[in-house]
Amino acid sequence: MTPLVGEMSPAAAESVYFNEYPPPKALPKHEALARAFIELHVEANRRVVLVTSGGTTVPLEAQTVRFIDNFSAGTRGATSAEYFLEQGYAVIFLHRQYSLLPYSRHYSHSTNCFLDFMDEAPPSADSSNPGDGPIMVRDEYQDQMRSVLRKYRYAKQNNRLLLLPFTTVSEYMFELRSLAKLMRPLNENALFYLAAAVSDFFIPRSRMAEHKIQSSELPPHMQGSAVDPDEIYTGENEEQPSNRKKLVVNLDPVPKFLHQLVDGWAPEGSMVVSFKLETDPSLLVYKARTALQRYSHHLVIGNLLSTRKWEVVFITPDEPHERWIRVPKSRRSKSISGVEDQVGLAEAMKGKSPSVEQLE
Ligand code: PAZ
Repeated sequence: MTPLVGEMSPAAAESVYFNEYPPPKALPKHEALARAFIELHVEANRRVVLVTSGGTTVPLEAQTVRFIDNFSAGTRGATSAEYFLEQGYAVIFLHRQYSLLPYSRHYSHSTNCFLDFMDEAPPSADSSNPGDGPIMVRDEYQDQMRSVLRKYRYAKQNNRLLLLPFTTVSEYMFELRSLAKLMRPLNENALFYLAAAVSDFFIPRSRMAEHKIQSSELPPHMQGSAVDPDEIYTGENEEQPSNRKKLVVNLDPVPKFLHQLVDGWAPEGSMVVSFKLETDPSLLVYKARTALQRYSHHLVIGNLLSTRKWEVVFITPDEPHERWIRVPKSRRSKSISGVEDQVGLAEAMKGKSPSVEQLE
């Protein structure tokens, strides 16, 4: 029996996985942009961080109508990217398309609609169109928006931020591999900060339906092209009318490419930071430690789904091995809609804020 991709040696799994999927259409363009960006910063002897952010999808069909998604808004990645920029890094921001982006995240998505920051100024007396005043930022947001705008402009004008989108888990893998290899000339000036929520399971291309999976029986002369394969679609559902089928999805484990990144793709001397998300508090530290031991990289940042905005644990190979960073309730930032956001934690992680509670 052919072993699952997840059960092979890392090198064998890499070749099987990448041969099975076509590279993303945007890859050559992304590689050209990244090459130029990296060359610029190698010349300036500047540190470059690859921040991954947002969730990956697992398509159920090659011509995708349905897909499985991974939880992540991209808050961690987008917020962290801003702090890296502030520390002088150039940032390659590999993100899920339409997830939160550095700087614009302050004014987008449902918690912070940019329209809530705007107002109509009263029309001036000499206006040629006295009914319509200019649109302004509301007084109470002027300072915050000016500061965000200046940082955003600085990053753009000085070529410090490269935005590269992905959607599916295979696109993410191709992009990550290419970017890591392109970053080799950076040597110890390269940092990998892997905050994306990457699916652990996928449907191999060979078992994926080409067309939209049908929920009811097609006449015999129309079968074959649209309904396939047995692994995806099996069995009668007794509670449904007899012509409706259950959908049974059979997923393979995604190979653990962190091993390949650390030992093969990434430059010598680079630093690799990964994240571990759990929902069961009793598993978090164990899983984060296991990841650090398995891949021998530099840092695993563990977080729980329910508390991730104000509490993380750093798991390191050296003392103290486990360090919790928490933002006290009084210091947690709020968006204008009252939702706690992540600025407080990012401040705390800089290690300067008096709000940090470090529990050894
Ligand atoms: O994007 P977000 O701020 O909503 O969530 C961030 C996160 C929880 C996805 C990230 O901190 C993380 O843990 N990423 C790794 C997830 C994983 O274990 O695959």
